[in-house]
Amino acid sequence: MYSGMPQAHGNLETIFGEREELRKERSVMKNRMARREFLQRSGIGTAAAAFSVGNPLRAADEAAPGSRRLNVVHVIADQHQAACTGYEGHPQAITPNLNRLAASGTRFTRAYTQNPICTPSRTSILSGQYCHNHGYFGLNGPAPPYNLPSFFSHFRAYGYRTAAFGKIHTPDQPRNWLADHCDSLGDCYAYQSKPPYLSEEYARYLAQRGLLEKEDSAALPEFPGAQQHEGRPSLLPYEHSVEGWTVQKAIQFMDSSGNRPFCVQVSLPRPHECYTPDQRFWDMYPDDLSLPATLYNDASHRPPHFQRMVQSLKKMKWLIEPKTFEAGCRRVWHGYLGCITQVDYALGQVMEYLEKTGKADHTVLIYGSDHGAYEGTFGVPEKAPGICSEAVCRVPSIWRVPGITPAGHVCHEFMENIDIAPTIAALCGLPAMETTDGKDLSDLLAGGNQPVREVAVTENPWSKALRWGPWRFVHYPMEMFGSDVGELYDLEKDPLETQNLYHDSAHQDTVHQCRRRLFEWLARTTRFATAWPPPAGKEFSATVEDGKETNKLGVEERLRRGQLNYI
Ligand SMILES: [Ca+2]
Repeated sequence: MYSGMPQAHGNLETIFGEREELRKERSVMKNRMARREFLQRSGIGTAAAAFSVGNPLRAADEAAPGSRRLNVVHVIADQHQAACTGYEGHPQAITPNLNRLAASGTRFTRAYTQNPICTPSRTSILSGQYCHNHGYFGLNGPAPPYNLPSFFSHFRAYGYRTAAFGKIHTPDQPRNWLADHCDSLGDCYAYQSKPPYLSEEYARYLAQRGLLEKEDSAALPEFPGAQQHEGRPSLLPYEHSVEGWTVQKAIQFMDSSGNRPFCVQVSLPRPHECYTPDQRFWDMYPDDLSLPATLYNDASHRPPHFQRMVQSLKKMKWLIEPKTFEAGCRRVWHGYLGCITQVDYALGQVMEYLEKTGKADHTVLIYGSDHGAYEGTFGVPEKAPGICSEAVCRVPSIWRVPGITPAGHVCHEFMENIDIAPTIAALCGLPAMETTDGKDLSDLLAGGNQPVREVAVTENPWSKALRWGPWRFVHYPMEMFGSDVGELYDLEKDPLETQNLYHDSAHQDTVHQCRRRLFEWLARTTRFATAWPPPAGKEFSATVEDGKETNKLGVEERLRRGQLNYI
């Protein structure tokens, strides 16, 4: 399929192709070790046990001879609908590297984001906290008023080099929340409502190459001031696109780390609009490609704001000829799929780097997204209206952990994006992050089948979406629409969410049970910021050395046992 592609900007065949060593690798991965056995044999567990609260860098310097600390590479896309992947059987999406990563590790079929937009979702991923705890529900905003830890600050405290590149989009006023958490922070965007959209660093990179006027990942330069919801091939080659630049920066950082372990986030800005992939990725899809099968689905059972968005897409003023509804939707869908393949290619570059340098055998590699998207699915644009559907709330989540993940394992248990932070800490043998609400997924990654959570929740300030068993339930306060509006879908019987059962008389007990679970979840998981940070000089209350059992329990457990005096 890729044999005719030009080579000017990278060896696409190598990255997209099957190779003998990878097949061997999959075979080796099947003979996985149990997690604890692996940690013992690698020396990682021993190194973690030696960590000192007073001297957090000691662990990195004193790791047992011959031991190798695991690196972490978190590749995150923006707005990648989980169903738009080859490994889930999507009939159109071309994702050979995602397929290869899934075939070599564990993937989750029920992974959920905490929020349907960038900043709150990313703050949840990095802090491991629910939105109702860290408090962010909108874009950008002031940095946390107290020292909210991120997995970067946690890893850095234990001797890791830490970095994030690409679309950062965390709270950044007056300076980025992560500024002191990372050894390197390379943002491609400036997050402004009008130009310049690009960071000074990336704009300078393009200007030095005479490409600044061609950048079209945030706005189409030929339509200044217009809305950006359009699809066409990019004017930029992949090599200098936001994704190409991000991967370059990440590889430079990993290369410069020497023998020190690193934790790096490779944050790829697409398939978020603009839907402008490199011409070669655009050309992988036919111009007459099929539209999303649900574009014309009946939305009359949906809540009022969903129906408004259906009308909004129908009234969209398209910029490019032909300006008809179907032609515009087809360009968006074409560009969206092309951008997914571009993101897949960027992932392939990271995978190839890790494999060629030998780092793959001691690096945790994760692929995910900050949330999903509609892009014409169910007849609505982009990611609005947020949490109404699996299309936005469910996200891809693939993990390759050397010695832990069985090749091609598929986990059907719930996970949430906040689980990433505590899980990578556990996998790397670091003490737990007391400030996360997430769960350690290590046993699920290794093939275990014990659920870590009963429900998964995606939050907006007013509305909240619950997944429980086969049910998708969305709660809206009465004040929101002036009437009792809600959503209930049986995703096992109705995966395309065609029948809202919220007012169905036969399902009122289910509605009641879902609502009770949602509010019990909210009450149970609400964290108070005054529990963190602890008093000065006691940065970590859980120590291995002090021998006081109760101090090992962590804030949550001590709270549950009534050992904290502020409840
Ligand atoms: Ca986003």
